[in-house]
Amino acid sequence: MNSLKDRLLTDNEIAPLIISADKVAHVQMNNPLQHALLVLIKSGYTAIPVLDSTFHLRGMISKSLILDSLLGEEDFELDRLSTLTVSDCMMKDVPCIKPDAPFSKALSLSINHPFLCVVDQNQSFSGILTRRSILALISKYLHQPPY
Ligand code: 2BA
Repeated sequence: MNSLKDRLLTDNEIAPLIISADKVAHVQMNNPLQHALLVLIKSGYTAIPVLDSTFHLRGMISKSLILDSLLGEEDFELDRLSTLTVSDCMMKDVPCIKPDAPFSKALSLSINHPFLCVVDQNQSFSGILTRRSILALISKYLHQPPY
């Protein structure tokens, strides 16, 4: 009987689990914060990738980063929604993974990150890998009869 570990390691690439770029909500660096907040609220996601005009990954923006950047000395300064852009408050250091990375690497990274950005060798954005898809694969193997 193969162990869960053996079966996960046989499934050695993450490619089939990737949500492709065209299905990922994202914003661009020069978008006003107002636009980014609207995309986050409408999509329902907490955080989404930031791309540049050539579809290269540049960072990540979240509702909490936007709220932080609106906070003035004593109050929220809502005019910043139109004066600041995504590049003013995005997080630049985002967890990334290559499309041919082994599943074990994705599993380790997803302990601390709800999603990983998938980028190719030219840093072009291919999509994301979510914690949900990683857990779903583990669950599938756990509940399948052994072969
Ligand atoms: P969160 O937005 O914090 O979402 C946490 C979990 O809540 C998601 O886990 C998913 O199970 C559920 N969820 C939230 N919003 C949803 C929605 N609009 N439709 C369906 N389910 C929703 P994961 O699926 O593992 O996603 C992890 C993180 O990946 C999300 O964290 C979000 O930051 C990002 N993400 C997932 N799908 C995305 C997409 N299509 N575009 C942009 N970002 C996405």
